[in-house]
Amino acid sequence: MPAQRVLPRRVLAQRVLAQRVLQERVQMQIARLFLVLSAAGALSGVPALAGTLTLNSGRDNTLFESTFGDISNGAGEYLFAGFTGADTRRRALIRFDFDPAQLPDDAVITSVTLRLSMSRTISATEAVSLHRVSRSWGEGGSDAPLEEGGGTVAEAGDATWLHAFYPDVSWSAPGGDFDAAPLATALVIGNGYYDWSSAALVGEVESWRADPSVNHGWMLIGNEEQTATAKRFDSFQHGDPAVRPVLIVSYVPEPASAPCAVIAALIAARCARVRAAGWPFADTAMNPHPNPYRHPAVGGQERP
Ligand SMILES: [Ca+2]
Repeated sequence: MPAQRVLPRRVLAQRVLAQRVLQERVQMQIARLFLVLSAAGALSGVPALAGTLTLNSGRDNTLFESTFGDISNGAGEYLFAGFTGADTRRRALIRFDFDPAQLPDDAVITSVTLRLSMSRTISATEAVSLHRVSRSWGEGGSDAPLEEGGGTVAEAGDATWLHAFYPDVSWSAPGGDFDAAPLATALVIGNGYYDWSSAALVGEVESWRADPSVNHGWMLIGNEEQTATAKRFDSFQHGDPAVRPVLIVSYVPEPASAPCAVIAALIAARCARVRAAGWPFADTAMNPHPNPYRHPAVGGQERP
């Protein structure tokens, strides 16, 4: 077997210089990429590649306080929350359809906003709070007449004051099963759009991402301390899509993922070119200097 030939130092020096040029180009391109990403973020005022998911489908209903729990409005155009003029309570239920696949895997949720249209009221400014519902409930075919404030006879599967699913499945307590601590509160005045937004709502959607089965929606509870505080909101069944409930989920990519993925791809491509050009050199008899920067031809120290 013939002996392997050691590359002349002149050839090695040329290779080393070529690799240095390539490396400098890589470093310059990375620096330029960081500058572009930084400038884009600074000019726009928002992180690059931010996104918004808008949910506009689901189910809703109203619990009408009643002795027999046989009143509902599952298919009606309106929801109610607060005390009526007759001193009976109304509580609205709302649940959005959500699939974790609707968000990118690396999405970090930055805000969650529930937007409702309020279309009729007998009161001035009232606080309306959003509470997590702790069990599943139904939306049947009941459809109250006129302004819908009195509800109508519940149909199978409707939620009522006493039932999660009329007539067979009851709440553990009249008025529904919900967490006492509010997730968000809005002051509702006259007709118009109102938003509920908070860190707790971000936590809600994050919990749905982790386990969609825990999404039982929310309950809107108005002022139940005084008479005639009720507010009427437009439901998923309203004839005008523009006033139906909407959930707005804003997110950004996981901080390290988007820009670093671009940078990593760039580095990988450049490194592939560098390797194709022969660096790092193999530590063989043909080349006893695996680190080209230590080669005496370019000013390094000779290996012993
Ligand atoms: Ca409904």
